[in-house]
Amino acid sequence: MSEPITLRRFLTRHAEPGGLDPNLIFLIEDIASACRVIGNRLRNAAFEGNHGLAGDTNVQGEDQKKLDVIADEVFARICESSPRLAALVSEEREDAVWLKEPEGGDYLLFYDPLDGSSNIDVNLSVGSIFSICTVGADGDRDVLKAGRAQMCSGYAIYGPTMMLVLTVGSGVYGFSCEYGTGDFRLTHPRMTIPAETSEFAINASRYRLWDAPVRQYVDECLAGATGPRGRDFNMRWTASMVAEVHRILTRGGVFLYPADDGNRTAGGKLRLLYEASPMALLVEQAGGAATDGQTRILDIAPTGHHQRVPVILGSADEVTRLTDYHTTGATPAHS
Ligand code: FBP
Repeated sequence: MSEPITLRRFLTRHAEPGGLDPNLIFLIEDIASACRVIGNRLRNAAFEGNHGLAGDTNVQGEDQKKLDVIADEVFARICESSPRLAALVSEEREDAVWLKEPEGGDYLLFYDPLDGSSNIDVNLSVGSIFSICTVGADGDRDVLKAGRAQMCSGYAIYGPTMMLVLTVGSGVYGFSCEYGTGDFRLTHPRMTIPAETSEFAINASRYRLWDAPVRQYVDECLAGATGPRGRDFNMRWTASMVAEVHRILTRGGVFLYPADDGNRTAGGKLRLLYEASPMALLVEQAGGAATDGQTRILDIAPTGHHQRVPVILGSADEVTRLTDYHTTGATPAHS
């Protein structure tokens, strides 16, 4: 069996028929290096005293974990010298960090340095999420880019195997980090989400706070084979969006973090620019769908750096059903 190709070989040879802009390749490779370093810091956290809280809160008002701060610094330190990178937008920083006077075609990097960080101290899978857009032709300082403007998005998952999963607009590709060499090698080409699934993921402890469409959907799934869906459903919740999306890209499923009575004033739980949009691009590129219950996530016009949105993504049939429940309130026929 031939050796799985490396990330560099994939980016330079296979990613795009006309070839990717070399500066985009450099940036993606810098992101991969940052994730490799973050993976090692996670593995050595107990030895380096990096479990627990950093003692500060971030712009979201959340208590920062020590590793949230470390991961953010690693991303910035490794990527800031990437050619044509004009600005960084991080979950952990209030404002965009401009690295140069922007010119049309420069890159903007949006990132959640450590997603699912409530799982770190209990040794469950966490991840890093990233998204790349370009500066407008007139070199403006506008970072409020709709998801459909993304050139590339992806995540690293720090699980039993450390992986990097990304799209540059022509399918989704998964690279496993080879233990010893640290090389990212293509082990999961053309990841695809089946349209039909019997697995849903939602934080069910918020049931009392949900709106009717979400309750109806979950009740029907829980009713199983004797209910209107006519089949049994399984449920998962890992409290790490990266782990949920990775499972869905691997075997299908639907993930929901809806707006509810507990987060409606904030607009939802998950952030548009560096959580919902990058994941929505991956899911769509793998044949799935992603909405906020009404609108395609990639079409939402951002209004703020840390804007939150409701998220429903995954297997197309289930996302369509849930969006129907939100928009028409109708219950489709038995299926
Ligand atoms: P951060 O860890 O980056 O703040 O991400 C938010 C997140 O942890 C998602 O990864 C996950 O899907 C969700 O929040 C878990 O929410 P809950 O605490 O309600 O289970």
